[in-house]
Amino acid sequence: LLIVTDLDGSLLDHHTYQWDAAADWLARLQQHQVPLVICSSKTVAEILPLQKKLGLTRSPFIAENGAVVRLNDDHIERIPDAGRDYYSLCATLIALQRSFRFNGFSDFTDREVSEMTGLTPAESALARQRDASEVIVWRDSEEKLEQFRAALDAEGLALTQGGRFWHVMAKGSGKGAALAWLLNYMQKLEGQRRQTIGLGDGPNDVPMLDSVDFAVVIKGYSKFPVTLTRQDHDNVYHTAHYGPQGWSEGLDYFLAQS
Ligand code: 2M8
Ligand code: MG
Repeated sequence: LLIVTDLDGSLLDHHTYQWDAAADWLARLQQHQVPLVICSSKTVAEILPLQKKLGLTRSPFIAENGAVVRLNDDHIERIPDAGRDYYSLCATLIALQRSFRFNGFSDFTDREVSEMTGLTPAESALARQRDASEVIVWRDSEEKLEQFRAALDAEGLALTQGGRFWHVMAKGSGKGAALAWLLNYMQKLEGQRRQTIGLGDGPNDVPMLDSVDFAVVIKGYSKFPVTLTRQDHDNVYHTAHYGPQGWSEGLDYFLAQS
């Protein structure tokens, strides 16, 4: 068994970034040595200290919505062609700012990011240390957003939606592709494929939730629907609670009997 989890709005509370309500399950998973793979929009710089606090030190993780996969303490992998380095990504976005009104994390200060997210300025600095994806605030019309999507597509880029922001990254990357890559890697190492339970609350989690064996859709705040394409509804559970409370509710649903 392997648990794959989103952070913001899932294991972590959308507003406070705390996980108290999930602490019992975290301890239980640890006790049974069930790996917990973080699969988040957050950066490597954000996830490393969080992983320590959560007691998950040597687990592999997926950062920046799948643009980065980290296997262990000293090994970062990028899925071939999935990552676009941050510098060239920002250069493309600066060119597009002539036609569309939006701002990226590279335009903001740590303090501004802190005001928008509720992270501390120090945590915001870590959120701004991006390797292969940019976080943006859209300031133009809905109609222009569709044109923006097409313009990104022409540049080999794609748009996805997290709890608060839009995220731009290379086309073909995303949480689903990154997880498939990681599971393949682990299967080669371990000789068998683990059963997977995935938990997430946002539209950016859909490709991950579609690809796991059992999916927990956590009640969230995104104004965009989290609509899975899979048809095996018995393997999908929608929680009544938000954040870490919903996270525990989902694991109760799939694992309580075992
Ligand atoms: C951003 O990610 C969240 C994920 O759902 C969002 O789009 O709302 C990222 O910038 C991440 O790095 C940051 O930690 C988070 C803070 O809320 O916002
Ligand atoms: Mg989320």
